[in-house]
Amino acid sequence: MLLRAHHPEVTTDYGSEQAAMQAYLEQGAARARALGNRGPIRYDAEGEVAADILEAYRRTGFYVFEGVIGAAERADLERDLEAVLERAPAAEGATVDRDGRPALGRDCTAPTFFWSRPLGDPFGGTDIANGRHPAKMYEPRAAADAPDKVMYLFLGSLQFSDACLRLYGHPDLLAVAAAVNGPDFTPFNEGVWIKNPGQGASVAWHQDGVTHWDSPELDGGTHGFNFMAQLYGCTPANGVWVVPGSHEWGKVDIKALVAAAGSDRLPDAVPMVCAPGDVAICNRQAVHGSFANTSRDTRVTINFGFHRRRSVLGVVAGGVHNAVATYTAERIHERSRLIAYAIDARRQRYPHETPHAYAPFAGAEDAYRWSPAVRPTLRDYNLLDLSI
Ligand SMILES: O=C(O)CCC(=O)C(=O)O
Repeated sequence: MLLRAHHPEVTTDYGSEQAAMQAYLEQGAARARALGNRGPIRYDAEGEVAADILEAYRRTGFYVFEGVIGAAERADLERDLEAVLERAPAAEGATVDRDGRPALGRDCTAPTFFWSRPLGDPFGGTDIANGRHPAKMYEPRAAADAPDKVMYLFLGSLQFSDACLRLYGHPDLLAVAAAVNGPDFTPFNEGVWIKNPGQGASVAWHQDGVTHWDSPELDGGTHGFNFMAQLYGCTPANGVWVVPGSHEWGKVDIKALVAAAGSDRLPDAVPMVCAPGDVAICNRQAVHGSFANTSRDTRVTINFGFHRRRSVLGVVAGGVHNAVATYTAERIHERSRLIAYAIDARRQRYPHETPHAYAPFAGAEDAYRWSPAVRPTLRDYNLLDLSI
């Protein structure tokens, strides 16, 4: 097994920062518990997502939905992700897997697998991704026998995993997407973060959005959100942290925040702590990031984001997840077929659930029946991601 929830043999720590980091993790967890933004997905008498959930999400910029993915579905996801790891390139740039077979993604044009030095910060203080990660994170020292590079992220995940596709069509999560972004919500992108203990890279503090910051119409929801589904759960040590409320601050001077803090430990940030099967929703405008994973616990996050249609329709954007382009109605429709296929794939596997009725494809469901024959048509689907 390449995937394991716990690695008791790991002994890495934050070196000179260890004591300060330990205190910070505990204090952050206590601040998070006080926020009142976690619990199961609930509905009101009219079948709408409960108003207090939406209020807490809009107030803090995130919410932890508890118990969304049951044990059987998690086992499906784990099996699929194990298979992806087995077939992933053996090293950065390799075209074969660890057994010398043609690697997954070798025929993809879109960038698929991402690598970092173990416990490194590949983005902080660089111009990568439009320079949206302005401050470097502390990089702890990895074990002497750690590999030179570790894979920490793959994108376009729906083309590689039926289980990820079925999760993408989860009716409760899509109900939340419709409640937050409107019933005609659109996709953003999908990926899987794998942060192995003693190796997992940090993601420097950032806000995701790159467009619209100067728009008079900017509000706390302009750049959409990501769902972050947890296979094994996540802790203060290996999870994503958020500065509560920062999605409402417009473009934040993150470099100044870090300078004022005197370290990468932003004083108001809190961790999104999850049990296995919990799914966090995280506003893309919120200041967020994650520390190098020196803990003994693996974090596997199945990420998928959604936008308001008016935030992407007719917009010229790209450059981070996809090439710069105008997001026409045709492109949005073509990219949204993944939602239609996901809903059908889920309906076949979980016939007792009521599928989400995705408004933009109402009446066209028969044209989007999922079967293994459709899978090859998904290759490189993420070239049409809708990054803003
Ligand atoms: O999972 C992580 O560590 C970072 C995720 C993130 O920053 C994002 O999805 O925008």
